[in-house]
Order: sequence, then C-alpha cells, then structure tokens
Amino acid sequence: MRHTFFCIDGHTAGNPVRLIAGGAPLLRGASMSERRQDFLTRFDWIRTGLCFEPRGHDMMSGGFLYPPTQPDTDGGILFIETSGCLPMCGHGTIGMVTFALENGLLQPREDGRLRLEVPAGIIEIAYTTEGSRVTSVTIRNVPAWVAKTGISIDVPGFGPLTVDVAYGGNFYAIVEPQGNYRSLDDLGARRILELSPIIRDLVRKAYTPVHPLDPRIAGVSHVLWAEPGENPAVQGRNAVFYGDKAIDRSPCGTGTSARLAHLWHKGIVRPDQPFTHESYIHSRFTGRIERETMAGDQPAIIPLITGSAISTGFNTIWIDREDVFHAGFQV
Ligand code: PYC
Repeated sequence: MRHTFFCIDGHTAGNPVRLIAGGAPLLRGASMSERRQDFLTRFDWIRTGLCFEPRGHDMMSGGFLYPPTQPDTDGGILFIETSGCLPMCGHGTIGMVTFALENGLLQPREDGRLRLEVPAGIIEIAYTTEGSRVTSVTIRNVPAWVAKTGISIDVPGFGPLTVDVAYGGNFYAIVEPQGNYRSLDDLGARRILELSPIIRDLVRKAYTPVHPLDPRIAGVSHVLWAEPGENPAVQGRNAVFYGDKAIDRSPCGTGTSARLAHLWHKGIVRPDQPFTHESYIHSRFTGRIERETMAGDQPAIIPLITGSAISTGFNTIWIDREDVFHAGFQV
C-alpha cells in the first residue's frame, strides 16, 4: 500500500526543513503533546520513513501542521526529526511557518501574527515580508531556564568536563570551553560527532531533568558546544548535536533559547540585550530575552528568536509499505 506525502522542502540557516503539507495521519489527543504521543505510538514509521535514508539523511527535520486543539490558537505543529518528535524545534518552526505562509497554508491574524501550539506549549509568531516572500520569522518561545549546573563527567579519551543543563523547548547539556575543549574549530566536526553521544549518555546517567508542567518532556536530548562570538556583532557560536549523527547547521532555536537562559542565569545577558548566535557553519539567529518569568517554580525567561528560511522545492514522496525500507534505515 502506497502513502503519499506532499512536502515543501527547504532550509533554515542551512538546516533542512521538510514541511509535510499533505498526507498527515489523523491523530487522537486533546493537545499537541497528546497527539505527539499518539503519533509516536501508531505512526512512527512515517517519521523514520521521511527522515532516515533513503528518503532523508542524518540531519533531516520537519513536521506537520494540524488544526488547533487550544482556544485562541491558529494551528498546531508536530515536529519530526531523526531523533524523534521534539517538543519544540526553532529552526523547524521558522522554516515551516515561512513555507506555510508563502503557500497560503496558514492565515495570519489581523495584527499579522500567529499563535501556534507545539507539544511544549504555545508559541507566538511575528514575521516580515517582501512581496510574496517571508523574509524573517520571530518566535516568542516557551519559557527557558537552567535546570542544573556543575555536572562533572569524565569522558573516556577526552578527559573531565563540567556541564550545565538548560531547557529551551528541549533539554540541552551545555559545554563551555574548558580543559581539552578549547574552541569549536580546534575540536572539529568529526570529534564533536564522536564525543557528543558519549557526553549525552554520561549526563543522562548523572541527571534526568523533567519539565515541571509536563512530565512527558524529560531527559537531555541535545548537546550544545558553546563558545564566545568571534567579532563584536556576534555574541556566541555553537555546535548543537542531535539525533545520532547530526550537527545542526542552524544556530538552533531551542538551543539558542537554552543558551540565553544559561547566560541570563550567569548574569551575562540581561533582558532586551541583543544576542546574535552563530552556528557551526556561521549562519545566524538573533536572540533576545523579552522578559523574566516563572516555569512552575523555576525562574525562567521568555526568549525571542529571529531567523529566516528558504524553500528549495516541492517534493512528492511516497512510502510503499511493501518496500523493505519503508521505515527507512540508519547505518
Ligand atoms: O532549532 O530548535 C531547533 C533545533 C532542534 C534540533 C535541531 N534544531
């Protein structure tokens, strides 16, 4: 049996985004968080089929648009990615909103904004246009905070590291320059890919963060290697590791949110201070702390993340359930 998915492919700051505009399965659930659980239980082959080889690759990421479940929202997003269905994805949101607006799949409100439900909560969207092109998207993200500081681990073949854990829509282990980690370019992509899963495992053994308002969001999923920016216009650079083999080509929206919370916690970035974040490939997002808030009993911030996306084409993909690789594969 053949399932057909109509996709708009593109990228946000270099990282792939596949908006699946047709072919979404009907999901059960009274919120996008419940629908995410239902999708993972009944339809995960669609995610792996569209994200893994031979239809995807190690960095593949995207999602589906759904009708809203919450009052006063304009739609819901279910993210899919090689690692699973993220509670929130910043580069994915910027890309999906750009492609959806450019193709009439989302209708803005009278004030030109959108309120969208993602599994991690409600986010708000503002955007700019030039003609029919969406030129930038700003996300008012879910609250971000520091969950734990000073986790000491000993990484075989590398040495001791102290990492902090922060939330920005996903939980990040944040590694700042120290000891044998001098800079991103000194470490290099191959070493980042080798060391990150080991670091993630060690941090997972030491500590399990749980979202105070939604216990379905738990555990460190990403590793963010941080370094200061290289020129006065750039305040930070990162390499975000996700899935099993991916370095985010974008500066990572939820990673930038977690890093803003981290730098705020350390007293380095204050509300309203601009924070330009570069990715491993030097593409940029602009971040800003809109205000301080609480997430349950956690002091937190509301991050604003701005970036832009470009579509690269329409892509009609079908998955034939008789194909031995219908659910994709990873090597
Ligand atoms: O932009 O939030 C993000 C993201 C998460 C994983 C890859 N990108």
